[in-house]
Amino acid sequence: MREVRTQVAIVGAGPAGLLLGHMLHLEGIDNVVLEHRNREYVEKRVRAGVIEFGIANLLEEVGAGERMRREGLVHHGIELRYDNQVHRIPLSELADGRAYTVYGQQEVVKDLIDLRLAQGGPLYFDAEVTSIEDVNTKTPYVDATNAGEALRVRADFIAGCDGSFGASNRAIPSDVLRRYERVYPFSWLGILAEAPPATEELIYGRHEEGFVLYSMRSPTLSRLYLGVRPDDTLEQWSDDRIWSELAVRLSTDEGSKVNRGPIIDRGITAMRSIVVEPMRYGRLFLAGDAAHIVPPTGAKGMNLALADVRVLTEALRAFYSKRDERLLDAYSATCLERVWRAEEFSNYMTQMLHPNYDDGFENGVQHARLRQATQSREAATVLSRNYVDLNTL
Ligand code: RFL
Ligand code: PHB
Repeated sequence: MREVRTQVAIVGAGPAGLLLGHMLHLEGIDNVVLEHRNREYVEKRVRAGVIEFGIANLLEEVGAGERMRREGLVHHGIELRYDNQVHRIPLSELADGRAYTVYGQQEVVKDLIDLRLAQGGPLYFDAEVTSIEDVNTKTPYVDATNAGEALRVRADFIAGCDGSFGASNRAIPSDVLRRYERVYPFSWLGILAEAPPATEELIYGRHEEGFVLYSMRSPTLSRLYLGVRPDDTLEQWSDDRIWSELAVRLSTDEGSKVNRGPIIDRGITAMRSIVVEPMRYGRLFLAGDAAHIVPPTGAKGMNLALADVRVLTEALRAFYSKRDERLLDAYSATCLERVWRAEEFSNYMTQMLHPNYDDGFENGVQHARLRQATQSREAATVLSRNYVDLNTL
């Protein structure tokens, strides 16, 4: 078995693991990143698209935001559509001028991988971590299978950035770990299409047929989502059915405008909320989806993951520069306060925008919420602050 020694072993090369590796490198803290999949796979995985104001600043401050600033689309509002009416929420106006950036998660991942490799930082692809051991000692380690060979990485700390199905949250004993979960009775069918978006800003719509979201990646690439039944499969959704359903759900009294084009990626995602507590066990620290999942309606998942990394980097810096463990001890509580705020907001957006096919009471409440969000400046202000900058508020 090959053995490697480092200061921090990072499990997972999603946005959380990659940013952590980079930020620790800037602090002079040695680290190794282990990723189960290959490079092409992680760079092609289409997911989030919305970067909060403070998180975009963070990426820029650490030297990972150059292409995002050049190619990302800066947006100042969103549209809420219901009952065939258009309502714009002027986010920037209501949130002290702050805006959000539309820039694909896989672009963030590509930028961070490029940085890592340019700096010569150890990043193992095809390295599945199979166990995390001795986290209650000062010399924890992870075992991985790297391209068929056994690899052991010994470290001072382990960062579990391996998503909700990874190995790290399973390494916390069941009598310590608490897991809170909500499963929603719908999923999202998402497509990426080679078509210029027919909208300047993101549109979130509640239609009697279901949820709809019109987003984008660039002036020539559209990203759209439909709320579907949880047992729906891609086979049931032909291109024609997808486009006509999008047109129906996006229609307003003035008509409907959706630009069609070849669909180059598609997928169905279940909608869940999960929080795992605590986010630290001994010398194992969880960050990102490994500790929490939000339904994508609030566009918070990647932002939360990157904000955890900011907190963890600061805590590890205090440890290595001053042997001060207070921030490490506070890590879980510090993060969870913000995580629950994001859970609340994502749950609010989800519950407001997904019609419930057979619950008239719920539908009445949803309409009341939508009217409040679009007619009350106070309610719109809360929504705006949460949407553009929840993780830095
Ligand atoms: P990731 O990105 O899942 O990365 C985890 C990495 O760990 C690897 N891994 C392992 N590696 C080694 N050993 C093991 N045993 C391993 N097990 C797993 C995996 O291969 C992977 O590379 O987690 P991370 O870094 O915490 O990042 C979280 C985000 O990916 C996620 O929260 C967002 O994508 C959520 N999300 C959105 N977030 C936003 O902030 N804004 C959005 O607009 C937004 N839209 C979305 C979304 C997620 C979506 N889906 C598909 C779930 C839209 C959708 C449709
Ligand atoms: C996206 O562009 O993929 C996107 C935008 C907003 C969301 C979720 C996903 O709430």
